[in-house]
Amino acid sequence: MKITLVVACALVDADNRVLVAQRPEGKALAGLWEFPGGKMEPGERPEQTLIRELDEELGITVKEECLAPLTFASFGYPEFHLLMPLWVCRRWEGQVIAREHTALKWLRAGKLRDMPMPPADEPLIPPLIDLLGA
Ligand code: 9L3
Ligand code: MG
Repeated sequence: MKITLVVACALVDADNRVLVAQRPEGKALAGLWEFPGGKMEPGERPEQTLIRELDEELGITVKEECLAPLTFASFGYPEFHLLMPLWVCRRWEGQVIAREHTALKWLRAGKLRDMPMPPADEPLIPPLIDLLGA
């Protein structure tokens, strides 16, 4: 079974709200709301992948010391098995904009349960509620 390593990030704003981003039409899992991130490329450490993905997808600059590892997800899709660690980030430079996603939402952690998410992302919600409150 092929294993794909994807990294994801919960951006948390000053009101303890978390960013979720809607996957665009034409990509896998289109229309579902995810924690932003993407696949590791050869030679990258996971934190470097996340810094690159957050720049590409959201136009923000994150420093490695602002990335706190929280938990990870594991999910078997038909084509591959996804391993996806989640980091939490409360500090970044720049304005968050949707460069690749259809839409963005900032939600309290308890409200994430109301969003249709990829199956790999759903188990990441309880640890976020533990950290941030509902
Ligand atoms: N994926 C699932 N949840 C996420 C992310 C960032 C990615 N929070 C899945 C969707 C794709 C694969 O991982 O099947 C690669 O992601 P991308 O490169 O299409 O963003
Ligand atoms: Mg992505």
